[in-house]
Amino acid sequence: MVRTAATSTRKKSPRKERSSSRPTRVAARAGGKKPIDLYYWPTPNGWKITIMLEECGLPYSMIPVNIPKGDQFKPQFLAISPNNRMPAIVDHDGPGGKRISIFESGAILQYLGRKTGKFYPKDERTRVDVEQWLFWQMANLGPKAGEANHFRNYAAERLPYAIERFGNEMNRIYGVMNRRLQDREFLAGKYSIADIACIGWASRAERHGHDLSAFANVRRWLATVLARPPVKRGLAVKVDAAFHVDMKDPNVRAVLFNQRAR
Ligand SMILES: N[C@@H](CCC(=O)N[C@@H](CS)C(=O)NCC(=O)O)C(=O)O
Repeated sequence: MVRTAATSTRKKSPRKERSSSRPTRVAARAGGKKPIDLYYWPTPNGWKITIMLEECGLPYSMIPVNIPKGDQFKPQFLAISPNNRMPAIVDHDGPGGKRISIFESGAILQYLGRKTGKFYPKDERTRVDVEQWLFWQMANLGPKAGEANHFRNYAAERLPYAIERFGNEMNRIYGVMNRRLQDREFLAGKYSIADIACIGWASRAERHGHDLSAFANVRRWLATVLARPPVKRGLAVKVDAAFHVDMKDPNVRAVLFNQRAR
């Protein structure tokens, strides 16, 4: 069994949030190699990578990036993730046996797929299919769901135009996904990194106020992927037993919203 920081910290008693600069626990070493460092916070983008690491059985060490507190702006994190966003990884056993750091969840999924040969087929036609749907997630489902959630749940002002615009977009996007899943079990035929990229946001759809009742194929796909044990483990990776973020807290809002160039 793959040991992760998450599984190994679960038995510990709750305590105050720790600094994000150190791994919570170094996971079991695989063949004398250091585990992959995963810079993580439990959100749909973070889950893409915990799910992939769990699916591939890769040992990893989870390093929380406490985004409500501003860890994403620390110089040591910006050195590996210049867009001040998690997730990011450091693979100490990268190409040529040397360290490599990667940011952007889609690029990380592709890298881990190439590294392990899993969930990212080599055959050009099927690879293109996977990539189309992976990039579709990165450019559509992810960002639009993020904005829809923001205007619906976090905006200081209620802006009906923005709520409607992104609500409509989410409806359109789930419609596209539903049609794609009409005659196939997964987005690119077989289960792949394209599906893995979509799980986090889709699993939150109803909670975020998007009605999936008209999208039977999406619901069937979601039930199938959520039943996979590595998906369950990936979605369960916690940063701290006492984790709670109050999005109404002015300090949290000052960190996360209205960011401008530094
Ligand atoms: N396109 C990026 C998006 C990552 C992203 O938006 N991460 C959010 C959490 S879901 C984040 O780190 N936010 C920090 C901030 O807003 O400062 C990816 O897919 O990796």
